[in-house]
Amino acid sequence: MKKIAALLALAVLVVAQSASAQTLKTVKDRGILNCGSNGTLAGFGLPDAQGNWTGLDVDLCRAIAAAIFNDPKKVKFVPLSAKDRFTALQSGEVDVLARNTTWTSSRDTSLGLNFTGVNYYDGQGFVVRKALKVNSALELNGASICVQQGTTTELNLTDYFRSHNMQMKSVTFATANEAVKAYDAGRCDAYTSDASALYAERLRLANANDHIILPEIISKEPLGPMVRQGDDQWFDIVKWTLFAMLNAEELNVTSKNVDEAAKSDNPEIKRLLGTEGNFGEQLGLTKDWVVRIVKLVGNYGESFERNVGQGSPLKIDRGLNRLWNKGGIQYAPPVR
Ligand SMILES: N[C@@H](CCC(=O)N[C@@H](CS)C(=O)NCC(=O)O)C(=O)O
Repeated sequence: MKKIAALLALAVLVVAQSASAQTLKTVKDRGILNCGSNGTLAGFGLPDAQGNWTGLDVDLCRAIAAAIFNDPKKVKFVPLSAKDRFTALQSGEVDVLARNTTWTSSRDTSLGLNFTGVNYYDGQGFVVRKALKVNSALELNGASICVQQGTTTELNLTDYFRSHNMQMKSVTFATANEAVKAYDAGRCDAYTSDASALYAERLRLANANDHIILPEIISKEPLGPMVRQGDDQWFDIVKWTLFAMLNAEELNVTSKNVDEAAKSDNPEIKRLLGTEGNFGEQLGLTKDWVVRIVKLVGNYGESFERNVGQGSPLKIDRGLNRLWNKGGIQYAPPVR
């Protein structure tokens, strides 16, 4: 009797697992990961003239591909506008959405999608012409402000002015390109977006030095990848890919030293790099899944510095995105 019950339980588990294990299988069968990206945002998602994509979000997709295929190039990047990004994930056009998307309650609950973590803690800011002689967002009463549609940016803008009893005229555009161009052409007094994007977009202005970013950060914009609800294995894979990159940084495992590190006696490193335990297999991957990610893409800090930090034209300070033990709030649960 006990045996039958155990067998039944196993059967239920197998059925439940196979019912929910579709995305990994689909991706493996297809031989390539479809990644929903920003196609115009330096530092996060942008192809160069040769079609080579770079960015912090791009690296996350490359890391997933490295973990699955041992090849970070097995990714098709699908550029998505702010408006179309969720539909593309819902419809299955992409397997994962990694496109500077703010984690909010309604997006997490009402779209049939789930956020898997935060790969960049951001906040909303403003850029203005120095000639306007404004030093604070609180001096923007009556200003016209260029902003992109379909973003949390648009909503926060209204809230901010309302809560400070200030007037403004928002001028909205379907793409950031159009909004930035309009601001540059003098159609608005200010342009607003996620602060990280302001650094990237300021570089596109005709005379970047004629503009300043105002000190106020008016919102919380935790940016992270999303997957469809209903596939827990895939949810875990995307979630733990980011955690793997963060844990690698915390344990000083880099793309340069990962082979050496794989010989380490440190139990945390052994678990992370799969020389002890079967943590990769538990995700449906291989023992060396983190070795692949770190060797082929890098740890979180390497990716940050190369794409948005000191090794990039943006030169954004790590700020909140420092690890928890270095004064930031980036924190990954342990592999064990
Ligand atoms: N994080 C915000 C804003 C995301 C967003 O789409 N930002 C714009 C302004 S920087 C952008 O990336 N636009 C790029 C484009 O439209 O090509 C959100 O999730 O709604």
